Amino acid sequence: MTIVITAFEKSPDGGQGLARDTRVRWALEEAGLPYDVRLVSFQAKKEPAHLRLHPFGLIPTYEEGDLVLFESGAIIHHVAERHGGGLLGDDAGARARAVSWMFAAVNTVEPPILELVTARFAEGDKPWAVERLPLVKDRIRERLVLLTDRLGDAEWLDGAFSAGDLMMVSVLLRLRPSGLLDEFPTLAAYVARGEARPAYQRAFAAQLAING
Ligand code: GTB
Repeated sequence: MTIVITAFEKSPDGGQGLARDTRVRWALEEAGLPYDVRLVSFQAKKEPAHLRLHPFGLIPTYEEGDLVLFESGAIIHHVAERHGGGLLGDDAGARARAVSWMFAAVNTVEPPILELVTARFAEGDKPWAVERLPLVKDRIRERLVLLTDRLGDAEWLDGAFSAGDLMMVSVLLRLRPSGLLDEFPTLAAYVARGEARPAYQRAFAAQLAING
């Protein structure tokens, strides 16, 4: 059954791979699953045909026969659960811990990073923006300090590479343009290990072919 995901017709990041279709592409590549991509414009995302797939008019979405999913975390979890590819551990405990890390990535680490994007690009012209920016950056640093401690000398967050790492690396990548990642060499090296994976390389190249 053909898997179809949606992605920006033209990502605002110009091919840096920061839009959330890249993490879904990465999971599909890790699992060795072929997929098609339907490109949607900013206008088309808000129209009924796309809203039937995604209630909030965003990308990515995922279609597999009758199954329609939205939210990158749910999509990657589904890919990992159904199609394996080593994205979740073999035993129940490892699988549950990988899911914990997926949630930690999207629910604990990503929110302050998104705040930074908002503070810089959507609120950058506000009179209070200069004062707010250091506060937002410090909230990110709080998370990164503790994440660094937990990762320690390990290659990945919990044993073998998992969907938790895929999600965490994807989230941390969004920090790169800000320079904040460079303050945390352990995490920068962790992100680089993720990017070096052949599956990530294929996912990145595929989105670049559209957006570059
Ligand atoms: N929680 C959802 C998920 O994980 O799937 C969030 C989905 C989401 O916000 N999608 C964004 C979107 O569709 C694309 S990724 N936005 C369009 C809109 O709001 O109308 C966010 C994104 C956009 C641009 C860049 N960039 O240019 O760097 C990076 C990430």
